[in-house]
Amino acid sequence: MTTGTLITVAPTGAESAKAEVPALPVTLDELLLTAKECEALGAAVIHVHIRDDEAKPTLDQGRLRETVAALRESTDLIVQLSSGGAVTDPEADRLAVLDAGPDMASCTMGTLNFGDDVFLNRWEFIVDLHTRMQERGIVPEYEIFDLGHLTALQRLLGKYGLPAGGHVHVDFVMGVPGGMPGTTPALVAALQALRDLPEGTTFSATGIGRSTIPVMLASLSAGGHLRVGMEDTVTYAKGRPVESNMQLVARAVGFAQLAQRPPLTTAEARGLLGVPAPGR
Ligand code: KMH
Ligand code: ZN
Repeated sequence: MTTGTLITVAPTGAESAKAEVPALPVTLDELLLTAKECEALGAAVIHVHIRDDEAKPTLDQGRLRETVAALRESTDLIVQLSSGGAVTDPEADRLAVLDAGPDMASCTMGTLNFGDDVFLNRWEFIVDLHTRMQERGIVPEYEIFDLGHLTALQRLLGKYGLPAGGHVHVDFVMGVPGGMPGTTPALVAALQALRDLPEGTTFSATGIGRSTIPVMLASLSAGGHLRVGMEDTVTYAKGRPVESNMQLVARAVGFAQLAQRPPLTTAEARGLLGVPAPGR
């Protein structure tokens, strides 16, 4: 059944430098302003990477807790912390992200080349993330960068059971150099493989760089949801840098409305994903 559209904003990421992308939100104040404005436009989930005083990616526990608390205080967004961090982050720090008590956390389903780097996600690390999230009632978003990651997810759920909340939601991150391309045929292939996952599994998709628009249109047409933000693209159109995350969310909302699948409210998104209401 086709529903409204879940819109996730991924405003910062770990890859772009503030010096090169001045509009990137890197301070807590910048993140909060972005979060509030994106929520007002129609985003329901925020996928969060944080930065230190030098605007470098960090998984500092104090900052993560402060960020979760501040986002909860000023918005009703579902707070999803990245457990992926930066490619240089050690596994222990990535697991410790869960200690900050987010509503959701990402869980990447396999290792891949990531441009010139390697994004390491060993099987045992994935199992650790999944089971710790089950124990703490944190809802995972399984990040799928390549088709084999879906096979790994099927194996994970078969061996260790459903995630907290009982609902499976995956996010296709397409167009990373080293992962699946950001194309409609690749999304169609991924959707074939998705059939082997539990009934009712939902998906969102995001295309890196110039694949943003084709992936967004393909996902909407296939009944999927959307992730957009400056983590994934810093160019709005050829020769036009992104001015703000709000510009990207507004475009996604426009496309969703054209598809007659308007943005889900935060309450509807909680219902879809199995995330408890705030304060529960
Ligand atoms: N920054 C990438 C290495 C996630 O947030 O879980 C990993 C990433 C995925 O962004
Ligand atoms: Zn991320």
